[in-house]
Amino acid sequence: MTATPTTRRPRIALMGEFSAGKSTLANLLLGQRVSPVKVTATQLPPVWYSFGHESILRVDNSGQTSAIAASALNGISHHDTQAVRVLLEAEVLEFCDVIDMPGTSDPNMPSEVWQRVLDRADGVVWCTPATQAWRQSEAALWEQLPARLHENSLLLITRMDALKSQTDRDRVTARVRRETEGLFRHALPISLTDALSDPDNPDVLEQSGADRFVENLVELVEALGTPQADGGAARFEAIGKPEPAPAPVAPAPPPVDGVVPRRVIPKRVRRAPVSARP
Ligand SMILES: Nc1nc2c(ncn2[C@@H]2O[C@H](COP(=O)(O)OP(=O)(O)O)[C@@H](O)[C@H]2O)c(=O)[nH]1
Ligand SMILES: [Mg+2]
Repeated sequence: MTATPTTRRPRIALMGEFSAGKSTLANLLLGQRVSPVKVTATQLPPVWYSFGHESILRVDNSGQTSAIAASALNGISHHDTQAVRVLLEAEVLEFCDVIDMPGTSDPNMPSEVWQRVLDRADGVVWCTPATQAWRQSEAALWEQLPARLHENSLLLITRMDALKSQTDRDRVTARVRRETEGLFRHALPISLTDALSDPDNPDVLEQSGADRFVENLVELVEALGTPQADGGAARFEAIGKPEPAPAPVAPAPPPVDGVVPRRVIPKRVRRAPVSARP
C-alpha cells in the first residue's frame, strides 16, 4: 500500500463550448502538439495532463486503467472511458495539472462526463470565441457552478484575430468584462493561433495576448497554493502516476511527432514550480 499523499499540484480545467479553443490552448501551454486537437470525434472524455514520463492511460468507468497508444485516441468514447490521463514532462505540468474538457454545448455529451472531473478541479480557464463571445448558454452554465470556481478562474476571449478592427476588439472585450464582472478573476483577449504561429517570439506572445494570459495563470496557480490531496479513496487519485510527483529540474521535453517543443511558459514559472511534497 502506498502512503496517502498530503499535497498535490493545483488542477486547471480548460472549459468552454465546442470549438472555443480548449485543445489549442492545451497545445500552447504544453508546448507540444500533443493535445488531441485533431481528434474529430466529439466523444472524447476529459484529457487530464500531469507531469510524468510520457505515457497515455485510458481510465474506464470502473476506474481501471490501461496504457494506450496516441493513435488509439480517436477511438476513445466517454461511454466507456471516464478520462484519458496523459503524462508528459512539460514545464507547465511541473506547476499545475491541465485538464482539457469536452465542450459543454454538445447535446450528445452528458454533463456528468465533465462534471465529475470538474469536481476535482481547483480552477478553470473558460474559453469563449470573440466572434460570439459569452453566449447566454455559457453564462447560464457558469453561473450555476460553485463560487469557489468563480473566484479561481480566468475567462479567455479567443479568436481575437477574427475581429478585424481594434475598435471591435476593444468593444467585445469591454462588453464581456462588463457581463462577467465578479464571475472570473479576469477576462483576457487572446489569439491562440497567432501565439502558436511563432511561440518562441516574445513579440508574438505579447501581441497575441499569450504573455498576459500566462502571467495571470501563474498568479492564479500561486494563489491556489498547494492543495491538499483529496482523501485516499478517490479513483482519480488512484490512477496513473502516484500524485504528487516530485518536481525535478525541468528537462527538455522530447519532441512529439517530430514537432519541436515550444516555450510559452515564461522563466518565472520555470523558476518556481509548485514543489509537491510527499
Ligand atoms: N483564428 C483562430 N482560430 C482558432 C483560435 N483558437 C482556436 N482556433 C481554431 O478553432 C478550431 C477549434 O479549436 P479547438 O482547440 O479544437 O477547440 P475545442 O473544441 O474548444 O477544443 C481549430 O481549428 C483551431 O485552430 C484563435 O485564437 N484564432
Ligand atoms: Mg477540443
